[in-house]
Amino acid sequence: EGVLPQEYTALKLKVLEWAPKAAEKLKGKLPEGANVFLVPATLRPETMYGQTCCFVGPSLSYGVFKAAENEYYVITERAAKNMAFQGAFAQEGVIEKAADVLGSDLIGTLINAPLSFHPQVRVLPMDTVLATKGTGVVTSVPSDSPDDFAMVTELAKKADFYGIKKEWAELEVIPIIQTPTSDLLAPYLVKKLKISSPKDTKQLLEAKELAYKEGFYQGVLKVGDFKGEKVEVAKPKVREQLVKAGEAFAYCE
Ligand code: A2H
Repeated sequence: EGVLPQEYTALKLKVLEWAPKAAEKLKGKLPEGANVFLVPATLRPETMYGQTCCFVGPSLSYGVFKAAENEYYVITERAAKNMAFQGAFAQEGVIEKAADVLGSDLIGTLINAPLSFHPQVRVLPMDTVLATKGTGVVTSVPSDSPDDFAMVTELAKKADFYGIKKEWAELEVIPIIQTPTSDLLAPYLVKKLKISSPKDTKQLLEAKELAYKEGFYQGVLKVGDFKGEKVEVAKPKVREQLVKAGEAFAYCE
């Protein structure tokens, strides 16, 4: 953690269908026809083609915050406060919470994932999501994030235990970035470092560092409008494209 502010890309994943528990909690609390988004913060916007699900911490508290007329974001209160002072909401510094919801209530919610080969993905649980970082929502890209790959593998293996449908965690992992080592760097590293569950914290940290360095400095995009371009070059371009499309915005902390 450096002293410089981290600049994330906040992505807007539109809710298409609420999980039953979330629907129950939100009943009568949102205007008719309101657009609600889960808003993960990512450092790797160029990997968004590979989203297969979106993680929340099952025991974390989230709010449904009003961002603009008819537009609401599901994020932590902490993130809402930051966003309110970064011009992400209609009124500078004004926080309006429409409802409270627990991470576990959101599991199974169907959302739209901008840019992804899988346009419709599910909200799934991840115990290691921190309440103190980003928005408390993490979009999952198992092709390029070892944490994400380890978690979706675990969820598919123990779907019943996690109370999810197995197929929600089994969306195809499509190669997004070519590096000298692999075009599926995260699965490759997870296997190489013999990571067998999300609890293998030490190896996951090593995998994460290796994946980040190799992906960022030696990666080339295999898909999308910037196919063939180096990750370093394509990253700001993909981000800009998402922002222009109204599907993302800058978020700092
Ligand atoms: B990244 P940093 Cl493909 N708790 O996005 C745990 N992890 C969180 C989080 C939270 N509250 N908020 C964000 N993150 C994750 C993509 C990605 C990410 C790829 C590869 C590596 C990677 C898809 N998941 O991060 O501590 C988010 O996952 C590796 C560091 O602020 C976000 O970017 O540096 C990253 O961690 C932010 O971590």
